Amino acid sequence: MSNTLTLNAKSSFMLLLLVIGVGLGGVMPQSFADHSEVTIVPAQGSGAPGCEEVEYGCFVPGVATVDLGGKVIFLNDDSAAHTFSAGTAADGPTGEFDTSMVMAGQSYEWVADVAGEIDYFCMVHPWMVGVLIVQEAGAEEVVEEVHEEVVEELIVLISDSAVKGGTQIDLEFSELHVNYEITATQDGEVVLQETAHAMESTASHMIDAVGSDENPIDVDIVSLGIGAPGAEADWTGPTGSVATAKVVPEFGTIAMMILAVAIISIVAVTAKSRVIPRF
Ligand SMILES: [Cu+2]
Repeated sequence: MSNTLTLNAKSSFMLLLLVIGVGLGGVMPQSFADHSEVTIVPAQGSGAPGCEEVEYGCFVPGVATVDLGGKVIFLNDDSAAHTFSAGTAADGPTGEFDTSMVMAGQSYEWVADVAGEIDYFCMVHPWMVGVLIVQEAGAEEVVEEVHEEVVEELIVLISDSAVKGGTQIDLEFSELHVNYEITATQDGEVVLQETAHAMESTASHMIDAVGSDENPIDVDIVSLGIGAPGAEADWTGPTGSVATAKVVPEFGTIAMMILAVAIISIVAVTAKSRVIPRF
């Protein structure tokens, strides 16, 4: 009986890490942002109608946020003269702030001394409207978390061969550096339990038992993560899932028998945050 049976089938194994899909989710946690100062400019060319076809498109940002007590800089970097006047063209100025005419290249500063959502407009070009939100310093604002889901797969192939007085379990992983736990039981008794690291894509384990139809050996492989041994914090990849096989070696088998191909997959979720303007 030989135990050097493993190489012929190896080249046909599929070695894959599949990145299958990207999905989007969203949750709405709270966070804090610095709004101690904001600069508002007219949209370029807003002296001619057109910018109003986009909501709040005539000022940039169209909806601005500043902390109560913070500084608002109205900077006219457009070629036409504009005003930034609290209120609306329909109802007139409300008085929170009014820059009067700000010539091209000039600016006007206002310390936000009143909280609220303040509409403002340009008296020269009444289609120009914007909103300034004056909020308590450190006020909560809505942050959207963008979730990206990546499905990672680890393929584990379990094969066995009968060797003299025992069984050799051969594993083939689709990744290098898989840390795993192998447990073999026979008739309710643990006949092999090891935590191991597969430096290469293959690994072998010897079991001092031979399975039979009446007493098969059950082999479980649990992926603990992919990465250097000992550096568990940096391990990646699917973990915790189980690949199983029933080992019933036929005595005298020459070719390695492939018992199980398990695809262990996880959905890895990474999160990025982006701030949503408050309307
Ligand atoms: Cu204007």
